[in-house]
Amino acid sequence: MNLRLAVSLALLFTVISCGFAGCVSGPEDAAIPGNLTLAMVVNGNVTDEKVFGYTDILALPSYTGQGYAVSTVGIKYGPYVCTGVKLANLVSLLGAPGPDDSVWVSAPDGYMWVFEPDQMAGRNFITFDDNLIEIPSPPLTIVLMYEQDGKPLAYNDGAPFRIAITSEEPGVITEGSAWVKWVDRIEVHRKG
Ligand SMILES: Nc1nc2c(c(=O)[nH]1)N[C@H]1C(S)=C(S)[C@@H](COP(=O)(O)O)O[C@H]1N2
Ligand SMILES: [Mo]
Repeated sequence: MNLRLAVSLALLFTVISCGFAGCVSGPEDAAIPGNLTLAMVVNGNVTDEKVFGYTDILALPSYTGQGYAVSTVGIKYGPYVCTGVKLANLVSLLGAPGPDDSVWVSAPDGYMWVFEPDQMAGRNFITFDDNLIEIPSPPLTIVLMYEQDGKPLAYNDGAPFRIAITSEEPGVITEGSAWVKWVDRIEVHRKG
């Protein structure tokens, strides 16, 4: 069998088996379901670390809010119904939160976003209306989202876990840069 035929057959087999498995393509699947590590960092030292599987996260009390975001170039995405775990509830699994804790959320592509204490309490986000006019912010809730519009999050949308900044009422747009995709590590930073 010549090389070209062998490659074609291998490709065909991959396509067929992916079809049966319902997968989209290769490397993406490695990210689903994925583990999530929660760490406490005091004065720069990791003092506690907990690892959660996908189903562990889904077993925690869930919250659903309204999410809508805008990218740096002004492209809006959403509005979405965002379901997941409140980030504040998740980090409280490391113990009672401190008033000055900041929460660092990162992903395997090296992207990281830091939520300051007031943002963990739902304040001090920049918000816009549907016309991208800045509006005073209602109370917001940071969610570690695993379901978007009632369906499991898709890889391109940040599966298995993505940060969503949500409100109770729809139509509140937040900055897309905080919506970290493919979240695999969350660190609580505290000064001792
Ligand atoms: N892991 C990860 N998350 C990320 C980013 C990134 O580069 N890596 N970009 C952020 C920025 S700057 C924006 S505007 C949105 C873009 O979301 P989209 O890719 O769904 O359009 O994702 C945010 N989340
Ligand atoms: Mo962005």
